[in-house]
Amino acid sequence: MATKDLSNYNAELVPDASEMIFGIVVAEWNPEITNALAQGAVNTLLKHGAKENNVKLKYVPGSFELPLGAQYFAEHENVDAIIVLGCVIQGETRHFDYICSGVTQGIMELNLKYNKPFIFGLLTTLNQQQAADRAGGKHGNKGDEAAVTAIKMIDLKRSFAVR
Ligand code: DLZ
Repeated sequence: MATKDLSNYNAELVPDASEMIFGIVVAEWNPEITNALAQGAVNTLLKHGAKENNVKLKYVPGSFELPLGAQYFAEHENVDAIIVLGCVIQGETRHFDYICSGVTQGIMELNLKYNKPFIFGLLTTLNQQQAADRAGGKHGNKGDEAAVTAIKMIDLKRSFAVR
């Protein structure tokens, strides 16, 4: 079965992001991949109307630090959603499993703790090629997908707001 194209979505179904504020946390491990994810996310947010000043980027050393970096955003910045971007490539040890499960659990908990969208833009791949394929390569860019998800989740939350 073909892998989904992460950059292929129906733009007409994406709400206007001009009144939305985003935090993006980027892991510095595998920088050629994570910088491509960040570029994709930023471009997609701007394409849907986000103002440059309302897209705030911060960096953490590795993917394991993504949940805490995201929590700092929630506590110290006025943002509507936080996107975390990282890339964990499987090595010879079990490090991969521990990092992936730590980030997954951490991000899920933040969503519920802060009642705010924390978007999971973590590539978990067997090798560098699989990561490149999903960071602007033949399977699109997971940063694009994360950006669209952030916009849609903010819009969903606002749809429940008492007017
Ligand atoms: C240590 C480590 C390893 C082996 N692999 C990755 C990786 O593929 N991707 C990634 O983002 N980070 C990796 N790290 C670093 C950890 O995420 C973390 O920064 C360190 O364990 C320090 O807490």
